[in-house]
Amino acid sequence: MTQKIRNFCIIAHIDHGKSTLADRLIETTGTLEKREMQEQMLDGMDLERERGITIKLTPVRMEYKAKGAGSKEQEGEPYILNLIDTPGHVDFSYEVSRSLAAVEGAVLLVDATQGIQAQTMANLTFALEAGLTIVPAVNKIDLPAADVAGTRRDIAKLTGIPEEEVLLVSAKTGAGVSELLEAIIQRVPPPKGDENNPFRALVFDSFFDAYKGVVTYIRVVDGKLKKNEEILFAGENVRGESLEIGILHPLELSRDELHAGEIGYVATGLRDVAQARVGDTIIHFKDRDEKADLVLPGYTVPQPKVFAGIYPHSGEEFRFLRDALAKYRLNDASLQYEQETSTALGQGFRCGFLGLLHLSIVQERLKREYNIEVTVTVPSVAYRVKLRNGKTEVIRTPTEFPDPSVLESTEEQWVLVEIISRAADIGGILPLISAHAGIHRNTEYLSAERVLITAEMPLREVVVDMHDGLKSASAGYASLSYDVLNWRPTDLIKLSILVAEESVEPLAMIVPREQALREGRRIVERLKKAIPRHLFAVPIQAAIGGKVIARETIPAMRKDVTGYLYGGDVTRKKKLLEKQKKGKKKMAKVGSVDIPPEAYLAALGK
Ligand SMILES: Nc1nc2c(ncn2[C@@H]2O[C@H](COP(=O)(O)OP(=O)(O)OP(=O)(O)O)[C@@H](O)[C@H]2O)c(=O)[nH]1
Ligand SMILES: [Mg+2]
Repeated sequence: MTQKIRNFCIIAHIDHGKSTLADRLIETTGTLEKREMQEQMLDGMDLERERGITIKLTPVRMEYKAKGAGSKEQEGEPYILNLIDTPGHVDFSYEVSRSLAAVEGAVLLVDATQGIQAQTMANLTFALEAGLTIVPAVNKIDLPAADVAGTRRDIAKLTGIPEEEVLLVSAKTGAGVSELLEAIIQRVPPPKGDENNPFRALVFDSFFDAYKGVVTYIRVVDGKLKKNEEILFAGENVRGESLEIGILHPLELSRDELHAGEIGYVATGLRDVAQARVGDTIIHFKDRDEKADLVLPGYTVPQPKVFAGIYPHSGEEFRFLRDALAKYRLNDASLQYEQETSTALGQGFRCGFLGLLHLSIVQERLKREYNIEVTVTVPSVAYRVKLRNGKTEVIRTPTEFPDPSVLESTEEQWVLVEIISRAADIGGILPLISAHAGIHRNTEYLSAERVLITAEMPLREVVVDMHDGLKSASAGYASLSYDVLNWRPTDLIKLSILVAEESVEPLAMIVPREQALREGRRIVERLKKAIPRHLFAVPIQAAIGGKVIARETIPAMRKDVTGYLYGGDVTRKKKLLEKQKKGKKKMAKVGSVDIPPEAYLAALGK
């Protein structure tokens, strides 16, 4: 049975056409009719469609009769193809690594107008480490700007796969897609599992459904699972039932059984989201005594890179936020959080994210999927402080920054950055590296036009805006990836922000002393624009310890907002005042000053 299954994912740098290729595969295999489809079909979330990026992994099962281009034996044989579309943005790389563990092959796609990019290399490395068979393909060959031959040569060099085996496709026109399907069948090995062994399956994704409870996406490794069987999450030791099982087509399509090698879903009926963990192994409850032998390796959850506090707009919403975060995390295990209390914002959570895009997606999904608007404090990377008493601590928010009287020294994390760019852009990129406190290490020519630049940089500089700088320095052609190196000493200080003489903790930042003045000025100027006028003048100050280093003042408001209505229409005036009141409720009050949530974001951007 497993002989006729092929499990693979599509990996690539962001925007190289993975989801569009998935569309063509779904179409070519007749999984869905053209009229049932829309562009980037697997980007099911509104947010994905609006931003044009994939955020979540998405599996889809297809059936396909092989043409047998490679061998007569395969001709006309029906195959089950399980495809997983993955995100390309580095902030969602945990989705990629989880997908890799559920399949035997990876289609490595490279946009012929962009060539090999940083995440092409990073994802290829992950796929090779996972022991997958790589099926490389050049995409967007329909575009006039495509360098098909050059890209093909570069991929061959990178993967060690002969040039003629690197496929050429257009995910837009469908050219080469049938050949790609044949190559997947020929080259990707069938899954190894045995249907006669005890059942075990890897949980590679999950979400909460109001009716079905916890629903998990699984890759069956051995044995088979039927509907209405007693199951056990082996790692967490939690009992459940396979209330509904099925395949993803890409929508859930219920089935009576799932066999070794297959990918599908199980609705468990579990209500407690903390009990279902991505990376856990599901087995039959009756096999619980053999649990130790059956458990699969699971995943290493990536370390968060950026930290920020998330607070509800009002204290009453805290419970909802707590519940929402628990459910949200089921679907995004890369989010980490713990409860914290702030004097200005009340009860909330300190969260760890994989990057700033991840942070913004979490904030947006909480709003859309759970109807909760949150205030996010200024994001920060982790720092290490050495105290006078000899202790060393890792701090993740400015609130934790120790008082100067007990502080011995401070350190920050450095990373090794790899930038891939056109040779012509080196002149713009090297100064960018020094402007971000980086040290250029090496420039290696991958081909005549393409270079790999390596540099050491503080993590803080990389996460904040190195990506944007790189895009403008290279007209969008350069990309970067990074790995953590070590901790290095930096003279860091806590920059406090005072509004109307009161310190606003969520706006505090940890910055190198030499940048304090510049940052301080920048923030007070931004806040001046973002905080509405009040009936009195509001001073905004940036300070280190007790010393003010930058200051702006918001002048007092001159007239009532309803003034322009000339008193005439009373109901209208009332309405306006009502509206104004509502608007106010959402703001955090600092002393007598209202700070709108946008102000926190304004302080953030460079
Ligand atoms: N001309 C042309 N455009 C393509 C082709 N493949 C994809 N595109 C376009 O490239 C853009 C990005 O395509 P996606 O399929 O969303 O790329 P992706 O790799 O899934 O992106 P992420 O999932 O966010 O990493 C879209 O505007 C597609 O229409 C192709 O073969 N030819
Ligand atoms: Mg995509």
